[in-house]
Amino acid sequence: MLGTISHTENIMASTITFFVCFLHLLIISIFSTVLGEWNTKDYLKREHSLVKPYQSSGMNIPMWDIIGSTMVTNNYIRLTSDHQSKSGGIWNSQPLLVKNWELHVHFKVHGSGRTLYGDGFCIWYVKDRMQLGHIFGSRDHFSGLAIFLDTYSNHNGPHNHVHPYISAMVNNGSLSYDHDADGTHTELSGCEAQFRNKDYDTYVSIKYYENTLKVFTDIDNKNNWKECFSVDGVHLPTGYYIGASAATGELADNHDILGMKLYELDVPGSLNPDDFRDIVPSAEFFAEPREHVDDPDVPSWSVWKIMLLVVLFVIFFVAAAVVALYFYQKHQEGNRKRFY
Ligand SMILES: *[C@@H]1O[C@H](CO)[C@@H](O)[C@H](O)[C@H]1NC(C)=O
Ligand SMILES: [Ca+2]
Repeated sequence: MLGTISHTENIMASTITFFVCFLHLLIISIFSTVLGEWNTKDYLKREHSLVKPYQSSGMNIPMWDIIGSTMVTNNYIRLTSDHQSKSGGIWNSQPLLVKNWELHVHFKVHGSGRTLYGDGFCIWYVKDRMQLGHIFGSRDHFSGLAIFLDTYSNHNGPHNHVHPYISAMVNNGSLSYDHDADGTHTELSGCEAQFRNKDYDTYVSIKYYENTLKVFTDIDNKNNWKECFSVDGVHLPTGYYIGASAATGELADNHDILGMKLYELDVPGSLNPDDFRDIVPSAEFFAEPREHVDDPDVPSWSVWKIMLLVVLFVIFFVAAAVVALYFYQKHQEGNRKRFY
């Protein structure tokens, strides 16, 4: 009788242990997901960020190069001044070897023009850096991602939006940005944003996470991000360069960059950036239907987590069934013993 009790106790103990372990895993899993979101703020990549003081020693900005009309002061980097026919840029010299990232850009667009000003600036994640051109001060037929902050409406006819206007374009080198149409034929998405001539700080955030591109603005002095747009199915390789450029034509403005902060959103060590180097930039959501290309991505962390949970649940139910069956048989045996 004593033996039976201790045996039952053993089973109870292991069942409880199993429950505790299971709960433990469940809690760890939930917490790591939550903490994972939180920790992203810690993964600032200094080599891809532009923070004051810009010039540590001498005239150079470590990890960044300037081109064209760009002027560096203690408090801002002026891509163009409020004068006609200027174009300038600033480019990170290190290729970005991060698959999932978020870039916060602190900027200021301002000038004397009350109704006429332009043309705007662009934040780039592209293959070719340091090239002056006529697309907001950089080259056309670029390969990669462009976020245009277009202050001047070139379009003569009625627009379906007003300016300033923020829009995104993904290019594999084959497309041309059409200034006359303000890029409407090649844009993935966009939003109106009154970011010009503000006497408080203005920011834009570009988040590229698991092939979704999201752009947020913080331009209302409210100190929080407001979504501008979100597009899925955006494929970009690793190893391209971050930059910003601006241009003025007949119309002008000061286009200033005050800082850039790049955050890595990957779980450390979970992805090999080299696996994503050969992706050809593309976007699934354009006007014309496109052929579907298989996603070369490995399953994401969240998918793994869900799978792990499913497996744990199955194990748990099987174990529970085994334990229940064991006790049921014990009970039957006990009944039989009483009968005979
Ligand atoms: C580049 O983009 C164009 C237009 O979107 C497309 O027709 C072409 O197939 C793409 N090229 C590659 C190599 O993906
Ligand atoms: Ca324009």
